Amino acid sequence: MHLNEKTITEAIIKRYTEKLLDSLKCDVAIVGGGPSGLVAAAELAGAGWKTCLFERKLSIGGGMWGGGMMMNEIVVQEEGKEILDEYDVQTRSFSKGYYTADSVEAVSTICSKTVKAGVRIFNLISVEDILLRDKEAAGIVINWTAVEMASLHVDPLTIESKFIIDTTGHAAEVIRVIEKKDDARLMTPSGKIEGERSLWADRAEQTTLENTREVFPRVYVAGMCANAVFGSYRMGPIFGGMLLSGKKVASLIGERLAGE
Ligand code: 48F
Repeated sequence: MHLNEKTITEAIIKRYTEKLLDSLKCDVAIVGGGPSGLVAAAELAGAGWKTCLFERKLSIGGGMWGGGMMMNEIVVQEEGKEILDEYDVQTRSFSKGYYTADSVEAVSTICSKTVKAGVRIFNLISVEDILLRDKEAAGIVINWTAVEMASLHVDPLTIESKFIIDTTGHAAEVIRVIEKKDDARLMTPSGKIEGERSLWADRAEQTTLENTREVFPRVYVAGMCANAVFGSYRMGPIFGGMLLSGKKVASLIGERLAGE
């Protein structure tokens, strides 16, 4: 068989376009493909909800690849280990209550499960805004990361979604846009982004879960973003809270979707 470049090109354009067209209206749009976003996506899609995930970078996995200071091992506590078990990521006991996992195995395995659960993952796309209907969010505004990087004057496209999850980590990018543009009172104590505090692993891991919730009508925060928005601590390279937060936000939104 002679390979034909036109067929190869056609195959890519058609298949990608099918995937994108099928995602123009979804139940949940997840912004950021770090550990919390991936778990949230896998759980929602696993429960049957149409879920799309948009990641700015070429690679999916956010801060998990790098372990701690580029040493590619992560640490999880007991509850985090249980989630890694569910996702078939091998863990090793380090000392009582502390487990390690190879970060490359963790990201690649969780990502594979996420795709196989039916999540449509779009990398190299940045979310730059939300769709606003009166006082609630109705979707996201996307553009190629390359456009953003080159500061080209190119208008974006849109994805309608019933719910949005901001899992953009420290930057809390979706919530920042809402705060800045929509003169919004967020569901935080001050009505604004409270801002992240310094590193305290124990407190941060607990509060990540408490702070995983709705912060603007139909927009939820999870992962490190939840602590940045609600004014809590960073946790460093312990990842149980990220995985648990992904599960929690999926269950909160799943309940809302089931009730609508
Ligand atoms: O930072 P990140 O891994 O988020 P996370 O799930 O996990 C945090 C940990 O990695 C670590 C930590 C705890 O152990 O503190 O930092 O909360 O992943 C966030 C992802 O969002 C992408 C970004 O490239 C990264 O992969 N992202 C950020 N802004 C946008 C975005 C945007 N506007 N559009 C699309 N993707």
